[in-house]
Amino acid sequence: MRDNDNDKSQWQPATVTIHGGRRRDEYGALVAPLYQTATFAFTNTEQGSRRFAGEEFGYIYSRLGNPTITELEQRVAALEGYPAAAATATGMGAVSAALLAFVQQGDHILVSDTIYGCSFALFSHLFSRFGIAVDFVDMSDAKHLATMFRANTKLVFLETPANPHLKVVDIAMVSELAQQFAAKVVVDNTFMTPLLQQPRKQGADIVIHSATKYLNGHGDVVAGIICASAEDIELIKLTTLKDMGATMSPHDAWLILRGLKTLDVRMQRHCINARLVAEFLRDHDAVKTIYYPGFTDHPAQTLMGSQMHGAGAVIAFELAGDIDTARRMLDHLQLITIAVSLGDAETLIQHPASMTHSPFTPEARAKAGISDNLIRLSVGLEAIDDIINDLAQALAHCGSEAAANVNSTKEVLSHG
Ligand code: 3LM
Repeated sequence: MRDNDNDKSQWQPATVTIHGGRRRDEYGALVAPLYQTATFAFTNTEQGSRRFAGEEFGYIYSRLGNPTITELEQRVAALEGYPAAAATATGMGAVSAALLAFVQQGDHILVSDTIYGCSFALFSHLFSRFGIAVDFVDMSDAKHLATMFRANTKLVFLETPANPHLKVVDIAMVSELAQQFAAKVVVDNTFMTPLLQQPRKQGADIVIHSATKYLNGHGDVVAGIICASAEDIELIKLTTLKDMGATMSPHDAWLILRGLKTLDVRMQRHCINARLVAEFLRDHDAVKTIYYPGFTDHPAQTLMGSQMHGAGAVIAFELAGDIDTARRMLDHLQLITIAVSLGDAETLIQHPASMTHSPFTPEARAKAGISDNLIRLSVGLEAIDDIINDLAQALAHCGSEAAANVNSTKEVLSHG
């Protein structure tokens, strides 16, 4: 198939994960070549000057652009439905480059109260040092959110479903409010991937990902990506990326291009496995509370089919008993690995209060409903029986006090 054989804009997402941004090299290599080079030769000084002046397209230096990275950017931009993207060294590189490009001293931003721990640290500690005011808000409450905008509110940042306990936010509602105040909406879509949620359809201006997670999917890269209008991406590339330097390496881009090819089948299997694990945990006596957007009584149901096209594969739960009960359970797992990160083939489990969300203050954690007992599970691609058998044998170590303490009406799916 040649590049112009059909209209790429009509491709289904599963096709875009494989062919998006594709270009054939001079040898017709099927797989995107890895341009593992720091710099690019100019044919003469005139060409070098013209490229620096932006008068001629062409690569200069890999911090400014690289063909392997361009292919990844085009593929992810197409998946998210935006004209352009900028690849970054890490997910945090994406969050910081995207937000810092649009704010200056004296500005105000609104941030969802439930987000990844290092994003919380960035907004609560670093932004304030540069005179940018930040309010953390419960964005599931539209009335309250509407009262939080100020004349100088430039950006709204949110995750949905949020790390660690899958709190959902109505992106269209937030976008409508933000538009009234001419503030840009930035959505971290890491937990869903563009296959399950495309925030642009709900009015988001910018989408960011930790590509470390599902986009790459193989646990061997730390990376990020920002998707937005061509104008916004150009601004980000020319300012906070070019000069602050958190750009992606070509090798990482190449690995993510490879990982993306199986995103569709991986997400299908992740979602099936996660539903079965969630049902198992919901029915287990030692489990007190479970957070999974796929259950019919979860607040996400009102957005299922419109904003979300699946529940994803991250589950959070609380055991009856105390923190020691939770630790005992985790320490008895044999197949499931105690590790932060998510979206890998391996099922991973971790304790947010002492790990991913330890940068939160205890007060901010309490406000966000992240209890000391909360456990987060990223359901992987292993055989479902093996995942469930491992959970079952570890839960058997929770002790009788756990089962005895369970309320007769189990609390399912709520979040703080
Ligand atoms: C984690 N999360 O285990 P990187 N946005 C979201 C994220 O979950 C993350 C980032 C951005 C985890 C990482 S904790 C030390 C390990 C929703 C990362 C940041 O910079 O690529 O790690 O992405 O929850």
